[in-house]
Amino acid sequence: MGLPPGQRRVEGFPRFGTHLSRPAPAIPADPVIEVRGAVTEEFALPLASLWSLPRKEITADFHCVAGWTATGLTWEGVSFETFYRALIEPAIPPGTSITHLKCRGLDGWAAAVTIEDILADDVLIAQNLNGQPVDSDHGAPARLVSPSQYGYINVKHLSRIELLTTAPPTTEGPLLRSHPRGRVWEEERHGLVPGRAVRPFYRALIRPIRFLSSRGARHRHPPTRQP
Ligand SMILES: Nc1nc2c(c(=O)[nH]1)N[C@H]1C(S)=C(S)[C@@H](COP(=O)(O)O)O[C@H]1N2
Ligand SMILES: [Mo]
Repeated sequence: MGLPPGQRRVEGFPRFGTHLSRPAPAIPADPVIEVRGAVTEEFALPLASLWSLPRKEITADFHCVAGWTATGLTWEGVSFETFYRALIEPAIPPGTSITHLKCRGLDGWAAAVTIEDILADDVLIAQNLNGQPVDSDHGAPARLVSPSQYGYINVKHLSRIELLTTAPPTTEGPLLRSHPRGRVWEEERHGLVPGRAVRPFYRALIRPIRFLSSRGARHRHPPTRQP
């Protein structure tokens, strides 16, 4: 299968994000995913309990809304649906209908995903990338992976999930308003303007964001040695 409309292949898998040149957030000693919103009681799930669920591996391309695609990445972890049915659903009060999940990373990045999109077959909470633990450039210690949706849905450093019963209000201004679903084959790049029309503007962002993001990348920040 070729690339989705308007995408161009890149070599490797660059670090890319609104973190720009900031280094990745520190990983807590006992990382958890906080579960909030429409639950009987809010709670924190240790990642360790999540990783003991049945495992799943997928190989897929990764598409950033700005227009670059990294090909052939193998992610391994737990299917989001498996995780949701086993650990989240039991905490939802009967009769409550969840429409969206707002996923947030340790660095504050957040994306709201419709319940149907996040329960799709190819959505994973990834622990490993290409046979290694996901590194800090790509979302340690756990990352949401939804290859049918643009990168911005694929929240790195996943640390909080909020259950919503209505669509969340828009927080972005009209210029860079991301599409609420961001499906790559539908080219849902922008919330107001057709995906095709924003291609050149988004493409112009790739070089500066890649440059800045690489400055905050892991290999430039070797861990400080403890005495
Ligand atoms: N926590 C967090 N997740 C994030 C981002 C971010 O800045 N912080 N950027 C998003 C965007 S726009 C893209 S394209 C991908 C980039 O993922 P990568 O750095 O692994 O290439 O992460 C997405 N998830
Ligand atoms: Mo992106």
